[in-house]
Amino acid sequence: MPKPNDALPRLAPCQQTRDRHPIMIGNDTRSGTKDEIKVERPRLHKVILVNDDYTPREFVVTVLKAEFRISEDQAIRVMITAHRRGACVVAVYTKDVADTKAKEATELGKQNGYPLYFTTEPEE
Ligand code: TYC
Repeated sequence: MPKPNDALPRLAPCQQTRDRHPIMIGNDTRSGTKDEIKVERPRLHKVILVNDDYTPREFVVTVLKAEFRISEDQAIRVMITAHRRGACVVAVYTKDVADTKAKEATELGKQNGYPLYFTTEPEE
């Protein structure tokens, strides 16, 4: 069974084309104008991988692949970026999914004695 859409990672915020167009419904026959209901999509939240000096690189890659369902190549790229720059966005999700994934991935580190840390923040 495929996972629901909100559990799928959105890897490149720059590729997102979020449809913010209002949906037009009904017809006000007196004024001749369309009634309008604005439908806002929920704000997305970034999951951010934070670098540390102790967690082995291979372990970070394993956690990224397991928790975020990304490829080995992608996981290596994210891990190296966090290692070099201090942090890296892993993916974006709805708030609940982002918070859960950050917590679970951080917990995997903890269970193995590593200070691996994931945090979240709202997308602009
Ligand atoms: N800096 C770690 C090391 O050299 C590897 C690492 C990368 C740890 C990214 C955490 O988010 C991280 N072993």
